[in-house]
Amino acid sequence: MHSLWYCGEYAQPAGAVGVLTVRSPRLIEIDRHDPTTAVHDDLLPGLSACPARVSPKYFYDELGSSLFAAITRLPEYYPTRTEAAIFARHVDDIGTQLAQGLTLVDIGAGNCEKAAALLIPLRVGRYVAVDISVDFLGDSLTRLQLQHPQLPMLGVGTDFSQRLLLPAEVGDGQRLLFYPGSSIGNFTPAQALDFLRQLRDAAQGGVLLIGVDLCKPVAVLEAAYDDPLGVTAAFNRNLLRNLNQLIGSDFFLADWRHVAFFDEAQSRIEMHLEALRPLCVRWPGGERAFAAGERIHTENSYKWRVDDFTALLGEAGFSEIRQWTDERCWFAVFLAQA
Ligand code: AVI
Repeated sequence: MHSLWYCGEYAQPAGAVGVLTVRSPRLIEIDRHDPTTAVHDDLLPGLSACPARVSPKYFYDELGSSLFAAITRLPEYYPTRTEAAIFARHVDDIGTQLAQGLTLVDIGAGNCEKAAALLIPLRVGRYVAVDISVDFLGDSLTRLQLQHPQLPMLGVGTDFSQRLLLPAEVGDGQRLLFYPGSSIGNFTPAQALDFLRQLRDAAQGGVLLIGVDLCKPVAVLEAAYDDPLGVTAAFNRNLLRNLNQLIGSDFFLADWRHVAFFDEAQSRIEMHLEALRPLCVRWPGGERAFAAGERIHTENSYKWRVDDFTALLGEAGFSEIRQWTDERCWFAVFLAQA
C-alpha cells in the first residue's frame, strides 16, 4: 500500500534587505519503510542463511553515508571522478541530444551534487530528487534551491530498492531519469534488467542517463574496494554497527575483517565480512553461530562491458542508445530513449 504520510511545504523567513527569499523545496515521502517489517522480511532471514548475507542498503546510515562520501575521494576509488570527468567533457554533446526544459528525476540523489552540475548545461526545467528517505534530501535540496531560486524542485523519499514508484507530484513534464554512480552495478544482471524496466516505465517516454562501471585490470578493481587507508573496510564493518542499532544484535566489530575480491567468472567485486574467531551473535529472539573464517556477504559490484550493457538496455526496452567513456574506457555514461 502506497500512502502519502508526510507532505510539507513552507517558505523561509525573509532575510535582510537585498537577500532573495527562496521557498524551500517541497518534500514528500511515500511508502516509508517500517523498520520492523524490513527486519523480519529481509534482514533476519539473510543473517540466518548459509552463507549469511545482508543487503548493501544497510550500509547507508548517517555514518555509512559519510564513509561512502569519503570513499569517493580516495585516490584508489576511480568511479566517481571518472564519471564526473566524462560529464565535464561531454555535457554539451549530451545536451544536444536532449530537449530543453526536461524534468530531471535524480534516482538515489543523496547530496544532489552530481545532478547539480548538470542543471544549467542540460537546461533542466524541473528537478526531482529521489532517495530512500527525505531526511537525507532536505538540507541538500534547500542548498541547491538557493543556487537555483527559479527552478522548481521536489524531494521524494521512497525505498526504490523494492519498487520504483514515482508519485503524481513529479508532474507530467517530459522526464530525464538520472541514475549515476554505477549503482546499477550493485544489482545482479537479472535484478538490473528488472530495475531498468522499472526506470523505463518511470521515464514515461522520456530518456535515461545512467553511469556504469566497466571491466578493467583486476588490481585496479581490488584496490578500489580494499584501499590502504581502510576507509572501505570501515564502511563495510559499519554495517554491523548499523545492524546492532536496528535489531539490537551484539556484533563486536573487532571480530570481523573486511574482505573484497574480484570474481572474474561473474564479473563482480564481492565484499564480505569474515569472522576472525568462532563466535555467536545474539539479538532479541535469535542468534547465529559463526565459525572462524565464515563470512557475511554484504555487497556485489558488477563491472560491465559496453556491448553487454547496451544489450541489457535494449532488452529492457530502451532504444537510440548512445554512450560516452573516458580515454581508458574505465566507466561509461549511457543515454537511452525509454
Ligand atoms: C554505491 N555503489 C555504486 C558503490 C560501488 O562501487 O559499488 C558502493 C561501494 N562499495 C564499496 N565501495 C563503494
